[in-house]
Amino acid sequence: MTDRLRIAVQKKGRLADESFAMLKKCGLNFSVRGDGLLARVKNMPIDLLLVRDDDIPNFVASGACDFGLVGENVFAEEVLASQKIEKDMDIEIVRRLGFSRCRLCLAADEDGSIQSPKDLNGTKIATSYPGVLGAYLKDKAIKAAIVEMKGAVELAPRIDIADAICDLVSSGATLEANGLAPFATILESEAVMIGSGRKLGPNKQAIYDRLLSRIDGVIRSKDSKYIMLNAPREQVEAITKILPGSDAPTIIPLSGNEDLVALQAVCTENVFWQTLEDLKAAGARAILVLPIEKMMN
Ligand code: PRT
Ligand code: ZN
Repeated sequence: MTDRLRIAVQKKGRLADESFAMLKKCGLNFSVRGDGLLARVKNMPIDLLLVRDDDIPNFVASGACDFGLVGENVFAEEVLASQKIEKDMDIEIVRRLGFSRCRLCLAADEDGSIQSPKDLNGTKIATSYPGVLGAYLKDKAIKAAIVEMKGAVELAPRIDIADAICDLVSSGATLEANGLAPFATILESEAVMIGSGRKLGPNKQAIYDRLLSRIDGVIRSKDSKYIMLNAPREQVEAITKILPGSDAPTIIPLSGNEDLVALQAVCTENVFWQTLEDLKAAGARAILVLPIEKMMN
């Protein structure tokens, strides 16, 4: 086996661009071209295996790849499907990555008789997620038939294949265009990094540790901002409380002004316009919000 860490990534699709962007932010230098199955990272001993997202959990479980970036929906489906046939997959979520967010929802005709999960008894539900849906129905003791479809699930009620559907929803436009309305969310999903319980050799482990610490830095710096402002000295405590996800700001005296200080802080949560308005109302002036490119603790 090679000592290069191998990561499975979706080749093309909704996850691909953001997965590549995240790895590039981690400093990995690679290019994805044409029909290649493998992208070699030039500046680190890492290879990217470029595949369909549905294959990623299996590649990680089988050891063909050390890690994978995939939608939590696909991860959950593969794990639950493997339990059903009693071939448990030894894979786990290592990190939540915060992109490609969507919800796996139950939906039915906007003005039909199915308006809540309990109305599903005795119905047929079309889905590409029979594992996740089956586990949900079992948990809620709902007796319904699952009709498995690989795509175009939203068309099932219209062509009388099913009474309801269970599908991914992002903006909700697809459901709306098909006269369907969601009535329950059965899974909140985002891109995740998955790994297996297998032990890595020392070389791979060292590359992995380095990569993971960079991924953590990228995740943390994504919503983080650096805030600089001036404030009356007596308002520092009140202002610090308003700053989202910041505990110990730096306070710097301003020359020639005893009453004013400059305050600088890293905010680890989103800074909204509302936050700035609240800061201003508390006496802050000259407020600057700067992006943070990288972070490492
Ligand atoms: O070819 P390959 O098998 O690799 O890709 P794929 O076609 O199976 O998957 P792809 O690229 O469509 O999606 C990859 C992953 O993106 C999914 O597994 C989810 O984790 C995530 N994701 C995020 C979504 C959506 N948002 C999404 N909206 N995947 C699919 N959709 C579809 C949904 O199925 C429905 O048809 O978009 C439609 C709904 O979108 P809205 O915005 O109209 O609600
Ligand atoms: Zn797929």
